[in-house]
Amino acid sequence: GPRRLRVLVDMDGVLADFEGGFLKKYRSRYPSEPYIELEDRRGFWVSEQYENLKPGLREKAISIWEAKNFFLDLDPIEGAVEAVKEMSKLTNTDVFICTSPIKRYQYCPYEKYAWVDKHLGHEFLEQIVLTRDKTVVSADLLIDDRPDINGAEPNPTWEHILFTACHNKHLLLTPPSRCLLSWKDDWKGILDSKRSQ
Ligand code: UMP
Repeated sequence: GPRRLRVLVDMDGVLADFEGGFLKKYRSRYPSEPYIELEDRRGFWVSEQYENLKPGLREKAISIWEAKNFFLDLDPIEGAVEAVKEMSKLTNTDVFICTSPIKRYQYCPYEKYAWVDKHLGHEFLEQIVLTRDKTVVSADLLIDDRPDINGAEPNPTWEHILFTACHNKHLLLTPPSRCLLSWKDDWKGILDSKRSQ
């Protein structure tokens, strides 16, 4: 049969609203500490920007996503659930959810599975790839909000499509890099451009 297209879709910042969930729980747990509005976020690492804001806030930030129910309670990014379900139903298309768990493993890996079960359905549990190194996973596309995706493989098979997030929207991407502004953007067109290669 025809060659199938394989798409990796990141979870935090692409399917699940990590930044929004973080800010809400951080402000609730540390009401007298300073915080960073989503509009003012810069850089992938929340922990670094908080530490720069005030020494000691790195540990307070980390305590938020290390807590029970942080990852499970994240709201879906607007349009993400519908888009991924639609993508997975396209002919000759395999969709995998490719996500890096934090190393404090008490809750995060379990909750990532539970989140996928809750929002995408039991059948999507077959599609989860948990890895701290996405460069060793082979695919045609990786849709991810992290600008710098590096690892053991210097030449990953996938093309990285930068998914716009509060922390990366001011970056200028170097051609021929491509991005998706949101799930309302033309993700099908990007998939089709890889099929016809
Ligand atoms: N993360 C941190 N520190 C931060 C921000 C995020 O450890 O300041 C974690 C949350 C996710 C992981 O588990 O990093 C990012 O995973 P990917 O989106 O790259 O899959």
